[in-house]
Amino acid sequence: MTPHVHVVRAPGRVNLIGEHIDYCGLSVLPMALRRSVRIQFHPRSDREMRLVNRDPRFAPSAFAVSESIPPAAAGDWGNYARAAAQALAQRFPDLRGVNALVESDLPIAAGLSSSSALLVAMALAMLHANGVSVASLELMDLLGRGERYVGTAGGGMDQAIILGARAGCASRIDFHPLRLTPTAVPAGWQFIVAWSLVHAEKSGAARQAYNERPRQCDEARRLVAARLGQREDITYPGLLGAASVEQLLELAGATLSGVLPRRFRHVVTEGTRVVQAEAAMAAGDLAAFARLLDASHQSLRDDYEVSHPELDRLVELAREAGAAGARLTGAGFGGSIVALCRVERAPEVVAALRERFYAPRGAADEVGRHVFMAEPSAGAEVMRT
Ligand code: NG1
Repeated sequence: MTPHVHVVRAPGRVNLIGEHIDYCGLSVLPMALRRSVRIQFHPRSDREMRLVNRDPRFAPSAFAVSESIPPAAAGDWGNYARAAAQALAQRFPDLRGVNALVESDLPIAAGLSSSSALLVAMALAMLHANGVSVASLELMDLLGRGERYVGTAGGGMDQAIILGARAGCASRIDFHPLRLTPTAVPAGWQFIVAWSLVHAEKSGAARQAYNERPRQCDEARRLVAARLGQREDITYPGLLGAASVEQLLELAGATLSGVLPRRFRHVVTEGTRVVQAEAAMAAGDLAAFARLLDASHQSLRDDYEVSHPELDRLVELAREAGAAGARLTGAGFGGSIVALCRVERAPEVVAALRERFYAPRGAADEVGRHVFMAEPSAGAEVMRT
């Protein structure tokens, strides 16, 4: 008898708003994409993991499942599988390995979470192959922490939305405790994702720049908390509950120095933009949502300094082409933008980006790969074929 082949699908995500604040414990508003990582897998009777990638850029990878798995070289794709396997092995001893064939139509290092999608897909394959089930929120949390194996100090947004997304919706993700609250994306709204042609390798060059941000936010938080007479371990949501944004910004201005006042301003203003954006989406107020996207981009560019000239140019061109609002999405330093317009406007926006951004950069013929319509999709699932 031929054994059933199982396939797991884990989508990428586009974060609509709430950038670089998940690791501050503040809510974010992403949605899952239709593009995904898919893994065909077979259980093994030993602890070996044998991974093959259909993309020839990624060499086969093999390792044994254990509670402490030595990493491959920095940047090696197999480290995301190691991260998943180690996180699961620490929670469930005696897990057996899988043979896995990986494929993906998600662009890599584009700010769309291809890495977390791979990690989540691998974890679901292993759990399924071992007949182990874990509550969804627990798994989100376990894998959110597990991805730090690769050396990035990320928050838990990506693993949560990849596992918990609902089709047709964006989800507000709250942390501590983790919770997802879906809001339907209004009919007639079109989110467009466009890649800047600049790779943002968070496992490579962008890692240090990324990891510096959570450290700066933490230092700013502690100094403002002390000035406010609050406990040193108060969280950002705690600070926002204890004082108004205006008061916090005034205190920060009087207390912090160097880049910290700007980092702090991004975090607290972005936190409030998420709340307003969720309300605008629920009310179908596209203009209000779009203004928040623009404000988020400015804040990420000027205060948080995670943009890139090519991202700024794409945002500018998308706005000139008729998008109501646009901003960089994901960690930045390259990667993609997300733009919002009415559905009927989308072809004009894409045509203008082709002519004014991609053609001058010799990439007009690949616009179909670099620009796509983001359709709010369901979270990861295991299917039997
Ligand atoms: P991407 O865009 O996948 O590099 C990273 C973090 C998120 C979040 C965003 C910025 C990981 C796995 N992901 O996402 O948690 O902090 O940056 O909002 O570290």
